[in-house]
Amino acid sequence: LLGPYEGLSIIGAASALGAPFPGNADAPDALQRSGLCERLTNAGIHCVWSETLRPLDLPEAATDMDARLRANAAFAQRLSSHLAALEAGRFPLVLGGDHAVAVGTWRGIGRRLGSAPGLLWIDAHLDSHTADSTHSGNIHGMPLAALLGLGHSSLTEVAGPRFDPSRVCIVGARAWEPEERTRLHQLGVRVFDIDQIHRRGLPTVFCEALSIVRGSDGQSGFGVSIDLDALDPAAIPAVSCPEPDGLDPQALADVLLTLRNCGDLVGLEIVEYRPDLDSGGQVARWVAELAQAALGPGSYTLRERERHHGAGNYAPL
Ligand code: 6HN
Ligand code: MN
Ligand code: MN
Ligand code: MN
Repeated sequence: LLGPYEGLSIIGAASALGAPFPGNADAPDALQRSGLCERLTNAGIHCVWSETLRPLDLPEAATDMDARLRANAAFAQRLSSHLAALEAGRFPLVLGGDHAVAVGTWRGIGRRLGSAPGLLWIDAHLDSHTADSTHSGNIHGMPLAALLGLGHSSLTEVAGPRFDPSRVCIVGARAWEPEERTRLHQLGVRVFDIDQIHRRGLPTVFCEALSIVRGSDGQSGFGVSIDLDALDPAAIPAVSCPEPDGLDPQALADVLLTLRNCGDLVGLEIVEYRPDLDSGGQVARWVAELAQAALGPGSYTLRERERHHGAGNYAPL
């Protein structure tokens, strides 16, 4: 089930059940209204908005940890099933929602493939808490641990394969609690933190991270999960948990261009957008820019649309 795919299917994951603020739930609708799909279509990518999944039970009642874990897991389970059933020729772009939706995205993509792909996790945080180690109680601090098989059973049992720590990398980290750093170290997950990126440069680090998540055969696929809080909040303020000293959005877009050369990219996820903090829409424009950088035109992942020559077909951004 590797590319080239016939086209891109956008799946909205409109959940803020894992975050401390409700704003992430409106992100898919805001991105749809901003013309994301039309813009990708104009860039030569076959793009359809597949569906936006919404939590069935509203979070008001879910105050205790157990209820919140169950609500997040139920949403992730539905998302996993949606991805597992996605038509073979479609490449999935999942738009969160807070990052807890990633449990559903990646388990579902693993079901679709028949095994877990490698996973590149671009984030200011490590998202590797369990219900026992969390300081904040927020479930969006737990999805990577859950994908690796650690944490509360409701999350670890979302349908799909367990991810292999030797094929998972984090890029951009700069804010964590000691328990999650220790956990990742014990598992052998490589963390490329912001100091290392400052020292070695993002292109060098990104290239090394890619070689780890792609594995040696280039056949088992890899996915990319972008938490927008990896980016510097001066440019990208509209996220749930901004952390200073982040990546420059243009620098990230530039390295994402590399993905166009990879025929084994199996999914892309962009999460944590808060439209309530983006009145000018500049963060929505960056979301489109990052997706377009990763996916084309000219990408091995997606078959290019027929283009008719003439300036009218090249819509301005
Ligand atoms: N995210 N480590 C912090 C916590 O609350 O556990 C921050 C988590 C942020 C999660 O942004 O996806
Ligand atoms: Mn995250
Ligand atoms: Mn984060
Ligand atoms: Mn703390």
